[in-house]
Amino acid sequence: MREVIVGAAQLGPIARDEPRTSAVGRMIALLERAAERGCSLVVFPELALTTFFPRWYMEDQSEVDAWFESEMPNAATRPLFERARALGISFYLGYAELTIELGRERRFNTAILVDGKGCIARRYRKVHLPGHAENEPWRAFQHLEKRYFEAGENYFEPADVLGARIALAICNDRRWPEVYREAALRGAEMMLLGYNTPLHYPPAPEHDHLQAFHNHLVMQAGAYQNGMWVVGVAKAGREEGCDLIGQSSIIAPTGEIVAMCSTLGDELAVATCDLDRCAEIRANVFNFRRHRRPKMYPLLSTDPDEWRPLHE
Ligand code: ING
Repeated sequence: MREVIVGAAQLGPIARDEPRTSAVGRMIALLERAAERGCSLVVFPELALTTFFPRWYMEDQSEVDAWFESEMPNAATRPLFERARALGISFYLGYAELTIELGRERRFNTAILVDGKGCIARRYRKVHLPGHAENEPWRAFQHLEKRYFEAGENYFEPADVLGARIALAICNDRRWPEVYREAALRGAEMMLLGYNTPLHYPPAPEHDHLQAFHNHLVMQAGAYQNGMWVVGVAKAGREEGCDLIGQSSIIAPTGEIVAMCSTLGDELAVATCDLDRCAEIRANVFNFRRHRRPKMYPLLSTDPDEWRPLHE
């Protein structure tokens, strides 16, 4: 048995004018609770330092950049890094990253995995950016991730932390089966992800009542079909007038939800995850080497010009 006690540290709403130090203080309180419950790994949500700012259209780049972190850790987050290190807890943190690469400003929806010594073991940049790039006033609220972020180009390569092979994803990534499969083919035993998911989905409001179902459907399928633990953690509740789903969960390689948050506020759900349980699936029903037929799926990673999808 290779057991890791994992905490899903859900956050309730973060107000537009709530300082990062407040969000960090709330996360430290969850870290303390996690330590009391023996956790060695804690997962926080996507964009966990601020309100979900892509819900607003902004033209002034300096206004947009106020939501980003230009270094990590920084003055606001160092207390979180230091407390986690003192407690010997590794953690996943989602935030908006502004970085300079080859003299060019780059902006990503980023998540990091910080090990028990306070070192960043993996930095992941969100590959699947949902939403749109221009103002669409017909929507009750915007979803401008395609405007404010560049799409990441990380290949879901797991990091070795706590004796586990841990891959990272962010929010919309969890809806794409390729994400879990690519990570599993690279040996991942656990997928960590944070999310900000509104109840209302403007392009298809007839699906609003299915948001919670779809949330668990994709993560449970990803876990079972790839024999991996999945930890999905929400920023939840009514945030600046927008209702975000909760139900942060820890899901076993069998697809079973073994721990779940039941409020829409700051809440910790804990489970003991035996990483050797991945073999129950990966050595049997989804033994990739024995049963999988990559030659029969040639379009899965080919150029879009070869696809004939239902809609462009
Ligand atoms: N949020 C949502 C998500 O993928 C969304 C966007 C909601 C897409 C509902 C489709 C349906 O959970 C983020 N931040 O990706």
